[in-house]
Amino acid sequence: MIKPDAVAAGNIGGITKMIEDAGFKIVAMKYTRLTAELAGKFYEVHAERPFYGELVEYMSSGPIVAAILEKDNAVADFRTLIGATNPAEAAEGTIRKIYATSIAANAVHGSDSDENAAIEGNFYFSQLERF
Ligand code: 3AN
Repeated sequence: MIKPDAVAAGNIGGITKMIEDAGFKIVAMKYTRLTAELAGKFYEVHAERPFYGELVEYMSSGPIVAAILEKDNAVADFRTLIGATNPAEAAEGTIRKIYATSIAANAVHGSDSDENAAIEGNFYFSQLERF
C-alpha cells in the first residue's frame, strides 16, 4: 500500500518504479480511499497499540494505492526494499529512507507474512481484479 503522505506528495510513480525495478510483478492495483471504519478494520491487529487511533485517522486522511505484488520471497524482499518502520532508521536506498517523513507517515505498508498478505489482498481485491 502506498500511504496518504506519499500519494499526496506525488510519489506514486517513484515508488512504483522502485518496486518494479526490484523485480516485483504488480498483479492488482487500485487508487482508493479508506474510511475510518475500513482503516480500523485493516489495522485491527494493532488495536491495542497506543498509536492505533492516530494510525486509523492518518490512513483515512487521503487517497492510497493498494497493490498485490508477486515475487519469490516477496514478503521478506519487500520489507527489505521498504526499510525500517521509522524512516530515521531505514537503510540508504530504501523506499522509506527516500520517501517517508515520519514513523506514522512512512510512505508504504508491506504485509508481514504470507498469511497476512493473503488476508490483506482479499481486503482490497476480488478474484476478478487479479491478473
Ligand atoms: P510496519 O509497517 O513496518 O510493519 P508496524 O506493523 O509495526 O510497522 O506498524 C504498522 C504501522 O503503524 C506503521 N506502518 C506505522 O504507520 C504505524 N506506526 C508504527 N509505530 C508507530 C508509532 N510509534 N507511532 C505512530 N505510528 C506508528
